Amino acid sequence: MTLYEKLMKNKQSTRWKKVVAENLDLDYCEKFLNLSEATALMDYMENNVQYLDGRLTQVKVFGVYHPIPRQQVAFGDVGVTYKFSGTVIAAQPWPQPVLELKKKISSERGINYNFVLVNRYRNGDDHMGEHRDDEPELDKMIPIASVSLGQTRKFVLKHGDVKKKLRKVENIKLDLHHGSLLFMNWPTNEYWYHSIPKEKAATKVRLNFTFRKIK
Ligand SMILES: O=C(O)CCC(=O)C(=O)O
Repeated sequence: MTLYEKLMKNKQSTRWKKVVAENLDLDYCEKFLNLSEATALMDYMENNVQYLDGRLTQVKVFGVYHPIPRQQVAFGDVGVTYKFSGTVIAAQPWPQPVLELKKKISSERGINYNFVLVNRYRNGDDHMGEHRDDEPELDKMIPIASVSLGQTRKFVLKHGDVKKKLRKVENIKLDLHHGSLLFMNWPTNEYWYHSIPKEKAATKVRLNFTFRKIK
């Protein structure tokens, strides 16, 4: 390896923070997109994208439909759908800037993601409850890649044994910043629940993209 290659490898590895705990494995890069790239993508999304409406804004919990406390839309390859919480979301065609983002992430890990779910949190009242992305159509060995834009929000991971009140395990908390990328690696999603809790102090819009590989 030449000195230049060593320096580049080192630069690359210092951009990434590894977070590990029992059966949890995350890779976080705070500035995956630089400020102008992140802001341009946010502006594009805010000015061009329409979020889903009607029945598709509801999820089924214990047999009852509830409105989701945020906005959603999905993009992906032709014909790909994603089924969760009693809802089937069909991918709309990739907008060019989202396709560019997908390519940038895909080249980071050599994974050809075929679907992205976009969540829009209007302010700190919008949130996402504790859940695992454990749907059977997801290839669980392939990490979910999560890009955040706009308002920084706290991402909280809770071990399944804590949810079941079996034992104490410390929660893991991460601030997800504008332009950041988080990889949730196997087996995190099998053992840990994640959420974006309400945050009073958060007043601005946040967008989150979770790139997935649907079988
Ligand atoms: O908004 C986030 O960072 C979390 C999104 C999420 O948990 C999901 O799409 O399953």
